[in-house]
Amino acid sequence: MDEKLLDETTLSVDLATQELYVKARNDGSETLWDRKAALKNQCGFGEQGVCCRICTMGPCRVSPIPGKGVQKGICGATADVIASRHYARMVAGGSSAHSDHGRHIAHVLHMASRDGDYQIRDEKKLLNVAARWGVATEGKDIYQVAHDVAEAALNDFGKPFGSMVIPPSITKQRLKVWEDNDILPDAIDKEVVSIMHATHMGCTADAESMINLSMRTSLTDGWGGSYIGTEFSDIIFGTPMPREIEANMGVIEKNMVNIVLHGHEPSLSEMIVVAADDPELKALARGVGAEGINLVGICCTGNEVAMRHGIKIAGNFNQQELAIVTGAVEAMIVDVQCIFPALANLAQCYHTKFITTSKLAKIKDAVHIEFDENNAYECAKGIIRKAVENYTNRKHEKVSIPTHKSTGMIGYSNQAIIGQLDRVVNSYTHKPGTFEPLAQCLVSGVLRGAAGVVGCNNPKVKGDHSHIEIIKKMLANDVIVVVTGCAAQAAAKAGLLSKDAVKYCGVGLQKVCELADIPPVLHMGSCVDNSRILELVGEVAKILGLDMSELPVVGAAPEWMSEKAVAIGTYVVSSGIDTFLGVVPPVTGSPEVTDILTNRLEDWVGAKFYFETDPAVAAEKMLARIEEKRAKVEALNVQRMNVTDYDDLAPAGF
Ligand code: XCC
Ligand code: SF4
Repeated sequence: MDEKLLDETTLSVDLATQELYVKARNDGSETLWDRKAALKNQCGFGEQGVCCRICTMGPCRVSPIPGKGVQKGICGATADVIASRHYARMVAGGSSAHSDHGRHIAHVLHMASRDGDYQIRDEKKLLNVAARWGVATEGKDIYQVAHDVAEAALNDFGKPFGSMVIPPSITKQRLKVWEDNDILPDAIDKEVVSIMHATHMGCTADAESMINLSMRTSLTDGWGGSYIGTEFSDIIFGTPMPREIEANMGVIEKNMVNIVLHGHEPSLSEMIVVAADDPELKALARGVGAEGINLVGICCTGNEVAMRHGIKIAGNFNQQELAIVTGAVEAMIVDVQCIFPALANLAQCYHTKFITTSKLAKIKDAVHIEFDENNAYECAKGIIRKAVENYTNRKHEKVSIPTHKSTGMIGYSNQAIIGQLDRVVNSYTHKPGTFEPLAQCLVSGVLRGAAGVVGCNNPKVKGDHSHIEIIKKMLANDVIVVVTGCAAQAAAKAGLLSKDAVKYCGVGLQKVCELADIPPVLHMGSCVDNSRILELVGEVAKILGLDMSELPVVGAAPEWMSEKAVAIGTYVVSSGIDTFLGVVPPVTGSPEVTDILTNRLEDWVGAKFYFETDPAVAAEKMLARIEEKRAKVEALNVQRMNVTDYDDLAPAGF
């Protein structure tokens, strides 16, 4: 480990994180911050996206500074070509992760049965989704419908002709923008494969074309794979509804068997939640001297089970190691994505069993128990049994659990949001069951706009700081906030998901929260659930007869780190929503790619990226952009007074 001590208060604003970082140091355990410090200077060429190793004539690193050093790779690729190809491959990596997750959930839907481990929990949603996929439902058993829908979706991943099935929440103006820009995607898998082809040595060597292909691919994620992931999960596991949760390390219990669920896909964690209630396992826990079994979540698997079952959130990305450092975790069970390989060795310093479960995410030195959906419940029980039996190995002298935890509300699916909005429907002019009240608040200016704050932690940024700064600034300016992923968990820990957070709000937002009985920051789920945000923005735009790019709506990923975030940012911008990145993507070595992303995209799709590492400045710019975009909705202010055609307001697919 590095000799120089890091000041824990600079690593994260989260007090539990600071406390456990110090414990890790005292225990002689290494964390992400220690490894970052040990790296010293990170590679400047990589940072700016100008190192190419796509073929073995290279690696070729070209100078980002015009007139200085080597300007071209051996094949002649310029910084613009190299950076744009790298960007495209990040989009492909991110899209493939989300879409493969969606495909997996579709397979689970395909195996659902009335007396099996996986059942249908939201029939209404299934029937709505069936209509979109052109699946006949009349006179059919609901499980037959489920299997047909799953098959239709699975076929969409690789269908040979035509474009992928686009959800009905998209505006027709947006579809036209996609057609005009030639970014309406073909099949989901095909686009990822095509972009890998286009970035191969000797193919696309034009930044504009490369970013265009990236947008096309990213749309297969947001409106395709992720959308399927969310909707099918809701069908199988239930559509989330508002409930209270607790968040931060204080949710780990001293006298219980603690099991941390980490990763992304809900198919295993859902079974773990059910199995943890099994009388046999509860008795086993008492038998080893524990008071019971305590499930807690990290990252997006944590979000999935929190949204649907109120499972407590132990923390976000930065805290995955720290959960183990408490010394009180019997097992950390992981599926896919965002899992540090470092956890395997760290777990060995404590008594924790680090259990990998996916063929796609085996980690050396972990205990691998492959999850078998065909035998899901028994498999989940077996994994929990391992955790319970491990309780007696706990080294009590190594246990120290921070007391920090906050409470908040979670579970805001679009159905849940409509449920809350129904409380404020003006029965003279609207019918219930629509987003109309929200649209009206935006038009009147009671809400100035909406911001989606999403994404990861990244040790380049003080943990959670940017998320919280930006969210608070939005609230103070009457901008309602929706959150997903690790940003949502940062908000939960900071108490921003609590209804008490109205104290941070301007009067307009305060009033809306009181009337609709919501917190000002709505937790909409995991990273694939950014599809819920697309759906929401699309539906509100449709009510107002505007395109999504004409709404006073912005997105931000203040602390992002993963390829998935690049895919998300790209599909959000392609969907017409400006996106503020708090970590600069590795493209700045290319003047052209930087110009396309932060400038020219606006001409193509009506939205663009902003790179801004200072959260205070980012928040100012977000607010300015919202005010700028208010022009269109304000022009509607008068027209909207006489709404009579209710049917036009009904959202699609609800
Ligand atoms: Fe968190 Fe989704 Fe980012 Fe991973 S990627 S760090 S938000 S867990 Ni989605
Ligand atoms: Fe170098 Fe071109 Fe090969 Fe990239 S593709 S490594 S720039 S020769």
